[in-house]
Amino acid sequence: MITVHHLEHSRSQRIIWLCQELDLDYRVISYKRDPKTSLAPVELEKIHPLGKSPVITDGQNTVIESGAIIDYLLRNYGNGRLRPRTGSQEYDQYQQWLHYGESGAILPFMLKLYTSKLPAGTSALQPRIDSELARHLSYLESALEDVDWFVGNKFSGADIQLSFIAEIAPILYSLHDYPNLAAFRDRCHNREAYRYVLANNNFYAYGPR
Ligand SMILES: N[C@@H](CCC(=O)N[C@@H](CS)C(=O)NCC(=O)O)C(=O)O
Repeated sequence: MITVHHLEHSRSQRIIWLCQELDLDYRVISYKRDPKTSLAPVELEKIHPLGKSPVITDGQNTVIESGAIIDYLLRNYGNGRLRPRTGSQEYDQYQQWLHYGESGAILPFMLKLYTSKLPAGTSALQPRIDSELARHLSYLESALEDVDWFVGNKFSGADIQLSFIAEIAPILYSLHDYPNLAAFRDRCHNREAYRYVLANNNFYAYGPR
């Protein structure tokens, strides 16, 4: 059985959602954030030394990083679902989006989050962070022109990966200027598996409002 180690209000929500989409045999162990620091509890370090979430265990295997976990689950348990055929051109696009969600796209969001907690002195950085945020949001917005999903207009693991960006973006910005991204987020929120996970797991603040 697959165990998803889930930190409340975190990116691991995506992995629970994927397990539900695939109707896998899985269980969720939930961890609470420290009320003052919002950091993960030390118990997570017993699962993986980095102490981050998501992390899954599956028999002898322990896998970290959302993108790697999505890839692992779809390769081993997907039976071809939710990803393009290996070797196809769409598979390359799928890999690009899968990586992009936790590399290029997330970086300016994390910088914004961290610098917002610092005292004065970081203001010189803000224009650069803001322009990078706008650049990445515009890129995502244009990729969704005339399509519902990022790869071949079919729902895939890449959409699950990118859903987090669409969910946290409104915390910093209105999605008013990014209607395609807002509609994408709403489509994710309307998936049956997403709704099921949310209804059975109250530890996620970025779902439908
Ligand atoms: N790139 C990693 C990010 C993992 C990560 O930083 N997770 C956050 C939650 S969203 C976390 O565990 N934070 C708690 C902490 O750093 O103590 C992934 O996508 O899995």
